[in-house]
Amino acid sequence: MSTLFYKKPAQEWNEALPIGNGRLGGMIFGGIEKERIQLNEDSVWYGGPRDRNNPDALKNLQKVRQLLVEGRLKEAEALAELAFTGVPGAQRHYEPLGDLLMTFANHEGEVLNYQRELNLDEGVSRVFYDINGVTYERELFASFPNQVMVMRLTASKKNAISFKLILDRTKMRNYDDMKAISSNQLLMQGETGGRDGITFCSVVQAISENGTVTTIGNRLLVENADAVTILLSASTSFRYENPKEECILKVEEAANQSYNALRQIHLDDYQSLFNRVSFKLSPSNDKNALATDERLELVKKGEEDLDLVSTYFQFGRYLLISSSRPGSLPANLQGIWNDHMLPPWDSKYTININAQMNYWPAEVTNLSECHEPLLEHIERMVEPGRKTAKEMYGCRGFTAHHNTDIWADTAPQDIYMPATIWPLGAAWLSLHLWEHYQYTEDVAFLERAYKTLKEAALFFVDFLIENKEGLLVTSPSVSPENTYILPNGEKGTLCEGPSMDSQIIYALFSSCIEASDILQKDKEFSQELLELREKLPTPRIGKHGQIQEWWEDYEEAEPGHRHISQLFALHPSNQIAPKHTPELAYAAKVTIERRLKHGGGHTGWSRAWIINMWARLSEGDLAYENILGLLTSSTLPNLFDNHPPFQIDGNFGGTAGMAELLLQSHMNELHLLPALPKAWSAGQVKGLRARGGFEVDIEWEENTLKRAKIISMNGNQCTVRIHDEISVICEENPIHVKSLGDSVYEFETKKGKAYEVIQVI
Ligand code: FUC
Repeated sequence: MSTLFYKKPAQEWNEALPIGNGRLGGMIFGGIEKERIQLNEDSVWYGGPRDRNNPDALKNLQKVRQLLVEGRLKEAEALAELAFTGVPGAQRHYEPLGDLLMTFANHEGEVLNYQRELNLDEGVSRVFYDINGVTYERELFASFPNQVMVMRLTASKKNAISFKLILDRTKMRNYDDMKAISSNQLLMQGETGGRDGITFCSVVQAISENGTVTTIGNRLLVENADAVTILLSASTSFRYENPKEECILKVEEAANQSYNALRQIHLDDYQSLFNRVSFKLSPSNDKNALATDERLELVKKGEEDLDLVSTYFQFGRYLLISSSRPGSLPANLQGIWNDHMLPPWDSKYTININAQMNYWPAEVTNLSECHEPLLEHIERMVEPGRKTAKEMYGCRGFTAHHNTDIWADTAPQDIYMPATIWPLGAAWLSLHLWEHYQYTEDVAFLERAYKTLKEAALFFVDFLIENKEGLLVTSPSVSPENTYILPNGEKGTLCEGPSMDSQIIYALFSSCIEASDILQKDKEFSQELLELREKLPTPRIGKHGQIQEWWEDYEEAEPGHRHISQLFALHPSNQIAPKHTPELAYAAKVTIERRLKHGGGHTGWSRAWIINMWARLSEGDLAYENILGLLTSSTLPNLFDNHPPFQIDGNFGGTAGMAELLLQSHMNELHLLPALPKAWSAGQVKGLRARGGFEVDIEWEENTLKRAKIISMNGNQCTVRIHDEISVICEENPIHVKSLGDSVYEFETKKGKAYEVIQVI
């Protein structure tokens, strides 16, 4: 099943179907007489850039640290709340662009054979139905090469298509112009508001085959057409000095091409990414006649639907291709799809888990280019982050807190003590630069990225302080976003050295050290990091047998908290791994069980993180239980993740988690089928990527590997972990395989060659 389909128009936004080209997004309702496409453009944000660094932070830093040392928690938090929150407290927020509304004529009569769908193989959505013997069809896609949204209307009878169309932002009242600018074009433009606010523009043009296109007032009228192509562009002052000019240019460029040409250009582009990976679980079922929402309901009732599971995986890839393309902003909390003027959590970038999770599937599911917007955004954060580091903490390097926005703002967000004062946001994000390098081994990229990695690390060279045991810790900070309870019953969030901080810094220093080695530069700095790394606290096991969340073995106020920050070391990092640190791996298992026992995993993204963690612990069945949990408790009818409300991280985390069950490469080896759930007894996946420059296809039956194909992108030695003994063939010749014991095998590879890995029975 590679098409999501529905038998009724969407009644509400969470039923509508998303299309996007990274920048321009549409939610298609598929109405019959009235169609609504809710529109987004990724840079329509309220307000301009600001300096929100708290001018009183630095002069109170010592005092807050000292209060924490003395255990005067309430005083420390009260002062920090004044001196370490942003001024003002909130960053900028994302806004919708508007709506494209259509009302069709001659639509009285019974509607038969209605269907709306989203074809993931093509990145094309369709709506079709019959009225009075005429079949009407709309086909829509958002083209990345042409930077326009395209809709094609056809009918089975000549001259059957008549409608009026308007661009709208009326509900929000926030626009200046909505008018016709030629006989077949409408324009809407306005300002988002706020100082130095962004100005936006959208232009729509209709081209008909036969019939007429005119405008009256600010409506576009199409009458008696055989077929119509509608082109929509949008842009803002974030990227263009003259958004209107740009919008007109884009629709006119597209208008010079036939619909079929536009469609083919879109297909070639979209499929060049999407088709890199296929995923099939067997046996497939007989549910193909059921609509996607009906199938989801059956899964909720306990029915197995492996096709829906593999569709969910591919839908995650579809969403990433549609919301994050070179030149776009990174996928925000809602990707690009949001219809609120003040969206949940501003529809921005929460960087204490959510934005990172959005990009977990990028490399492994072979969409490396889609990672770029995030990587560029991190680099944009360096400049503001330097200022934050210097002004708030008196440190070199750059830092960010638990959010960032379109302007790469790095000052603290909210006045919310469990989250706000956490200067680790840039450090965690910077690890994505390293991740991109590990998959691609692109040295030129690393050369560029190293500067950012280094500055992220440099901040901690200055920021870390010695705790009473002589270890280097962060202060003040929090363990996102949990609260601890002191033995006297007092509750707190602010602390010295929460476990996650040390783990992130360990990973950051390690990647810097390795990068400096690869690039053969900065030996002295690398040596300094090595020495500091020795003095970082390592994960500790607490009284419940769990990985401690804080340096002290405090009780958690919410043992079932959605954040599982103390397991950063297990996933996405590799500091805890069953083969290397079995005791810590066991404690990690206890930690997840404890979270789940107390109601954890209740948000989509939290459930998705748990899937990834179980995968790392080779607990395929437990991971699958949580995949089902994600589908049954946290998935909306259109397969969007439901935090609630809709938040896209669960989709991306879910896709990444499924990949993690099939292939892992975080321990310098390709682990094939590391955590295959029993329920996934047979299947095949093609085109996954592994660190070290490999592309991997895996086929399995009866829960065991049948064959794998490994393409060596860079000619590196290949180390494979697989339970059974293997033989390897390249171009029909057997390859010498060295067994290293403990199910690990090694063989040499040549760049560009494919290696068949077969299990020896
Ligand atoms: C963090 C999470 C919330 C939500 C928000 C966007 O604050 O704790 O669950 O995902 O980000």
